[in-house]
Amino acid sequence: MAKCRICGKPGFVYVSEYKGYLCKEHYSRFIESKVDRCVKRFALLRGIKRLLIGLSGGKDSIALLYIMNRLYGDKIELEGLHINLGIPGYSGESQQIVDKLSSITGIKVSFINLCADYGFSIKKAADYYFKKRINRPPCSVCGTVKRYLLNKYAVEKGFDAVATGHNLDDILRFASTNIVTGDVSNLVKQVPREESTHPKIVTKIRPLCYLSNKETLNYVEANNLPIVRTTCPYKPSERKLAPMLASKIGEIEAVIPGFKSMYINNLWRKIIPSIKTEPVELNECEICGMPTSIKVCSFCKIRHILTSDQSEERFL
Ligand code: Q46
Ligand code: ZN
Ligand code: ZN
Repeated sequence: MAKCRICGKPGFVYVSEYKGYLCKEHYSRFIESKVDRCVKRFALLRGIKRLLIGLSGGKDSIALLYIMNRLYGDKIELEGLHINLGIPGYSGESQQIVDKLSSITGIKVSFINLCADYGFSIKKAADYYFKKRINRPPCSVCGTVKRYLLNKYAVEKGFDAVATGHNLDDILRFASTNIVTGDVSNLVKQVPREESTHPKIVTKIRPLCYLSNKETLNYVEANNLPIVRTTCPYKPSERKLAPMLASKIGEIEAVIPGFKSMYINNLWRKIIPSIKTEPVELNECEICGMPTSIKVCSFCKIRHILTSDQSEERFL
């Protein structure tokens, strides 16, 4: 059996940087040091005393909270936020997993229930758009809802920043999709740290941005952490653009090791800094008062459509 290159205990996983196997303990330290280097390199925690961590219950957010607590739990105040999205067969398990992690780490986690607190669910949104034959994928509504609620909670509770578990593969997938579709305003957001641009928009950080899907999965297994095993029923099919691009990127990496690093480094050092974007003028949403470039923010539009009997023409 392969042995750990550092201590000689049973090897857990092959690590190319070590040209050999590492045990669970040394693999965990290796991953944590990768995150710590990333945090320092991009000054992710500059000016941050209170950090809110978005917790979906998936491997990345679970690894994120655990790693941030191990590395910085004694230096900054950490709190988790889970949003129960009302997705049958998925949301209940996700909430239980997050609750378990809170008990394991002792970190406080707050919960928002979309149905109870805002009167609609992602299932209701999916059913509505399907029935109306409107091409709005559930993930697009879900992304808007999660971004809005995480930011709103952080602003209201006085957090300095929100951290999310986006990893290297997620960022490359988003960036590649943005490039193909010409979505420049979202491409410039695919960075390790997105600064606040308004008193009601908190800074966003992505400390796992140098870890791959495989690395976060190995990390949660090495540390026996609970994660949601059920797949969301609305996960896009493998034949959609973003999953296809992600799979191609993986194929290229297998043939040309280091491809992903080259891509991400060029994206952050050369491509994104060379893009000039006009600052967007922000008003306060007529309904909720949060910043928006239009009259009523996307979250309030969705909520209105799904909770009101009145004509939705105004918002379509
Ligand atoms: S929960 Fe939401 Fe994911 Fe389900 S609807 Fe899509 S975005 S797939 S992480
Ligand atoms: Zn070891
Ligand atoms: Zn609003």
